[in-house]
Amino acid sequence: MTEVTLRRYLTESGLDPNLIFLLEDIASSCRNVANQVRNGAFEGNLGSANVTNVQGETQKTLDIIANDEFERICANSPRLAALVSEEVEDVTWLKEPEAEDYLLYFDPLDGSSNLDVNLSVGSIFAVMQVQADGDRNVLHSGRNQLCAGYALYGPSTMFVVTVGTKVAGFTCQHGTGDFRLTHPDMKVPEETSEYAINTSRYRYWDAPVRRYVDECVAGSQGVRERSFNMRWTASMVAEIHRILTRGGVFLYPADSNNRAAGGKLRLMYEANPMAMVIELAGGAASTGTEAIMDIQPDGHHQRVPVILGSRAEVERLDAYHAAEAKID
Ligand code: AHM
Ligand code: MG
Repeated sequence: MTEVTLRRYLTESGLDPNLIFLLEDIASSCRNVANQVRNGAFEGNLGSANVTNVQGETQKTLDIIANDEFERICANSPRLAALVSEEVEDVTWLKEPEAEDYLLYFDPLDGSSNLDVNLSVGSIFAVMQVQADGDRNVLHSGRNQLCAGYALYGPSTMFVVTVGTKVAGFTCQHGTGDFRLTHPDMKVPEETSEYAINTSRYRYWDAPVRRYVDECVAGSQGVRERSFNMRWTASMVAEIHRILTRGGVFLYPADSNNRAAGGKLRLMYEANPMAMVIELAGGAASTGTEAIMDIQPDGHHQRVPVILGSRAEVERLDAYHAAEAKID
């Protein structure tokens, strides 16, 4: 098989060289984060932040270390104007913004509750552009994303990216650290019998979500007339990667317990990037009432309900929400 590296893939995609530099910096950040995750136990970096160890040193969680890696490496990208990170309250401006400079939105380490139990975690990212010289607005809808993707720190490290066409998966070769194209055209299978939701929140769910899950649980004895399987890893990156590989639907809906906050997952650096990946892989991404990428954000840490995956299942959930709205 001819080797296609990330650089070759991005170059052949005809991107602006400055966007290629930025995407390569993001990939380098992910490679470093993968190493930090792998060695976290040796460095005392598992567990919570601001803990003083027996030597009197302050320990940093991997969330903060991962954020620092992204900041340190991506700040080298000449046309990157600002960073919007889950770990940083304010937008970090790196330069005076000029039209078509890049804006990077990222969750440096998603699913970090899985670190102590040594399960898969990941990073999520998206890139948009400054609209005009001096414009410090970062609240653009997901339809403005130029590219988006994630890194998965699992048994192997993967970098999955879309630059607006296909969804391509690269595996990090152990030893060389090269990201090599291994999954050239990832597609969400249309037919699925798997769903992913934290069912411990059942008592908080709205009627449409209960209806959908109840029907899946009823399986071959219910209206769906076939059996479903349930998976929940508490690591969105791992769930999305599974859905891109063998189909399924992922839900983190608004419920009576999280509605005041808007939901659980963050729009700009969790939901939007995954929505772009899933849509370009043939799936769909919705809040239940509108496409995630159509939302006009009103805050860079805004939360949203998330339903994404195989198109037919997302459309079914949208229909259940629409039916409920009519009854109301
Ligand atoms: P995080 O950004 O604090 O890691 O939270 C996001 C994660 C997602 O990866 C995952 O889907 C969800 O939170 C799990 O939530 P729960 O703890 O309710 O299972
Ligand atoms: Mg997160």
